[in-house]
Amino acid sequence: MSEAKIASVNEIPSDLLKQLMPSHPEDVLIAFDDFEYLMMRYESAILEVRTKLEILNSELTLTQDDSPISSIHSRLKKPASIYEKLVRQGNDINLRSIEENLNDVAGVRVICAFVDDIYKVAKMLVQQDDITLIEVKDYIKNPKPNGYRSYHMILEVPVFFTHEKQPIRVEVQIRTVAMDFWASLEHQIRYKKDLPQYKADEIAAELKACADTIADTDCRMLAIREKLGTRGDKEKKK
Ligand code: 0O2
Repeated sequence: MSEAKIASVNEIPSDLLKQLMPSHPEDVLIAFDDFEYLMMRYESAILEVRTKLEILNSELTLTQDDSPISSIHSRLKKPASIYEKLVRQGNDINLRSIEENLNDVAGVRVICAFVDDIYKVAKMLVQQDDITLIEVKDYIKNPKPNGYRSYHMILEVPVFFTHEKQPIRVEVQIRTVAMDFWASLEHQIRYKKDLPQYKADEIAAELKACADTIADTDCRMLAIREKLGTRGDKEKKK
């Protein structure tokens, strides 16, 4: 009996790939033909969204003396995290599955000074006629039980390559400086698995209290700015 030869990882059935559960899952994805090309497409979509945001901020700074965006960060999801999420969600392990099932391979995080800037930036971005809004999760109006606050959007942005135009999904998270500080700390603590349960509960309660204090502070800072009426001074003078 002749043995079937497998030429590349593309031909290995998804169930078998999951059973193998490699100790370096990223190697499985990297071995797929065109994985690098797929990542390049997501990277290009990040660039498109970043550019749009930077243009909006520059224009508002010039015309309204108003810079709603403090900073922009972006990241491409790591192959190991992509693999882990596909397995966790019960999806196939292949490139088509990544495109169909994962919305956050390309991620852009926008940090604003004030809460109302978050909604302003989100609105200006989705108003652009080449952007398709796929999903919104408003964790500011509806915070997570642990206190997490942020405004999430899944967008589809067209990217032009040599022979084609492709719509590519990008997750955009918009939050205040204070919300971002909280999320970064909470993210670090979440990965500390060696804490005894009582300590983990204590920290979770403390973090929730901090999140509420931060939300209150964000509200008060916005109220101060509104009292000062310092926004859009240039626009008013025109
Ligand atoms: P990373 O490293 O930032 O990519 P899921 O993506 O399946 O976990 P869902 O419903 O698809 O969940 O997306 P959701 O709830 O919009 O959240 C996705 C991302 O938001 C997370 O990505 C985090 O970046 C951030 N996030 C959501 N909840 C929390 C939270 O409680 N604390 C912190 N610090 N961040 C949060 P990843 O993939 O978990 O991580």
